This record gives sequence, structure tokens and C-alpha cells, in this order.
Amino acid sequence: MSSLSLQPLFEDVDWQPVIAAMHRAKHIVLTTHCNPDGDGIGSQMALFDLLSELGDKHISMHNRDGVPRIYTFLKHADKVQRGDAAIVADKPDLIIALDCGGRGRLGMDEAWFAGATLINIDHHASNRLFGDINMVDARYCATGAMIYDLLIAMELSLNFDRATALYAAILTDTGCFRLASATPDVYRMGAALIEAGARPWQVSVEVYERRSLSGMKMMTACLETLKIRDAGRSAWVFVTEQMYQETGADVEDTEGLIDYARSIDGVEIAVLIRSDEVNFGAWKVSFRGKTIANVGALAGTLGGGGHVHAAGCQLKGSYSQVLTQVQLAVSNTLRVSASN
Ligand SMILES: [Mn+2]
Repeated sequence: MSSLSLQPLFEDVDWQPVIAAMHRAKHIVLTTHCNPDGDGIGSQMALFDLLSELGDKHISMHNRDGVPRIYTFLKHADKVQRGDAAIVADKPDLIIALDCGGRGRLGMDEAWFAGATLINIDHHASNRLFGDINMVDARYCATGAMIYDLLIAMELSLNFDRATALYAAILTDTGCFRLASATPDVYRMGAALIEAGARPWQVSVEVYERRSLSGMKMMTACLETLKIRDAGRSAWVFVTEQMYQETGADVEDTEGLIDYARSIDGVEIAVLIRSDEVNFGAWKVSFRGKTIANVGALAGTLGGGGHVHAAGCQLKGSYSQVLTQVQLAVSNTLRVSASN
């Protein structure tokens, strides 16, 4: 489908600095945040496909944590290298970070960035503007939607692989087109992606209906830990080291578990606390807000960040210290939201 018939989500965004930097570069590396999600990976695969069309460049991809199993069906997913200290024979002159709120969230060795221009394309309001060129716009529902607008600005076309990757990005970041970010324009973009070949049911089955049995056991174990606090307005679930061992599940299998906690009637904030699989003695805390609470701001008070309805932070300390700290912050947020 020709880009001439496609409508950008936001006409006032100037993509020229990004396009000029991409045209100048000889070796471009695309990357996304640790524990990547559908938006990070979908944006990465679509942009890789776009840039490959330019023909005169070496394009590669590197993620600290590779590609989660559920996104390996996307074209080019097998080309992503993983690890925190990338060994690249010829250094990239341009690194493009996708869907990543802070440089540290890329999880890469500092040496990796030396000598390269860094472009930061992201839609998190809490983005730390860590790039040499920052394309950060929280009006977008997903970074994938930004890549869609970039494609139009580059006057390139959609094809099956790009449409499928962008559809996966937008599907996952809008909570299956259910979140407030799923505006009429976002639905129209979804329609354009389907017209260009994306198959909604195929993507949905790949992403949501290929759970492993060990992942299902993890779900049961995790939901067993459910606790309700704040007079029914917060719901808490936990994933411990022991649960990983007993179920054989891994961190990818914990994806989406927090949404079950949020789905309880009356719950405004859901919290998932799990041990950090990389830093021993550290904890990863995820937040989901339903209507009134701003969990992005909540995570911000704990040194993290994210969106109004989905955010997270990392904390160090004993389990009980972390729990007390988070409980206090959640109760405060609920108190503030209730009085607004
Ligand atoms: Mn995103």
C-alpha cells in the first residue's frame, strides 16, 4: 500500500532530523529496553524492514534480553543479537533506541555507545531525553505508532511484515485496543495495517494464546499470592524465586499476570513484585492503574517511571523493606487520587 493513502497520527511531528541522521549513517543498530515487550520488538522489526529497503547500509539489531518467545514469529526476529556487551566488529555510527525511557533501561555496557549518535524514539512521558536526537511524544499510544508516522514521513510503503510488526506493537501497548490511548485515529491506523496485510487473529494467537504449560502453572501459583489492601482498592501479586523453580517458568511467563489483579472489581492499582532475575537482592515492581490513579507518577516517587496506567520501578533491600515502602507509596497515591 502506498504511503500516499496513509494518514499520519500527528501531522505536527518533524521527523526530518531522524531521517537525515539515518541517511547519513553507514552502520545503524536498533535496540530496545530490557525485558522487551511487543511495542519495543514490533517497532524494531518494522524499522529494520524499512531501513533494509534503503539498501546502502549495514543494519543490525541488538537487545540485552533478545526477543521474547511470543514475538519470535515476527519477520527478522531471528536477526537480533543479545547480551550486555555487544561485540561488533565494525562499530555502529548510529544507535536507535526504541520504546525506552532511559539509557540505563537499555542495559548495555557504556562502551557500546561511544562514538555513535544516539536517537531516542519513545512515547513514555517520563522519558529522560537521553539521546542526541530525542523524538519523544507521549501523545502516541505506542512507539510502533511513531514508526508508522516515520514510515509515512519517509514516503515508504507498508507491506505484510511491517504491518504485522506494527500491529503487534499497537495491539500490545493499547491493551488490545482497550486503553484510553486507543483513539479513533489509532483504530484507523489499525485498519490501515489490516488493509496492508496484518492478520489480527494470527497476531493475537501468537501473542496471547501460545502459553507454555509451565507458564500456566506460574499463573496459578502467582494468583495464589493475591492480597487485597487499601479497602479493596489495591491488589497485590508476587513472584518468588521458589515459584520459578517449582513451575519451571521464566520471567517471560510472568507477562500479563498483573492484569488479572487489576481486573478485580473496585481495584484501582495492581502491583506485581518479583525478584530481579539479573541483580540479586533487587526487586522489580510493576504497577497498573485502572481509572483515577496515576501509576506513572507513583513509580516516579520510587525512582522508576512509565505511563499513567502502566509503570514500574526497581528497588533494593530486603523483601519486607521493599514491601513496606511500596505499600506506603500506593496508599498515598490512592489517597491523593481519591481527593482529586
Ligand atoms: Mn511502548
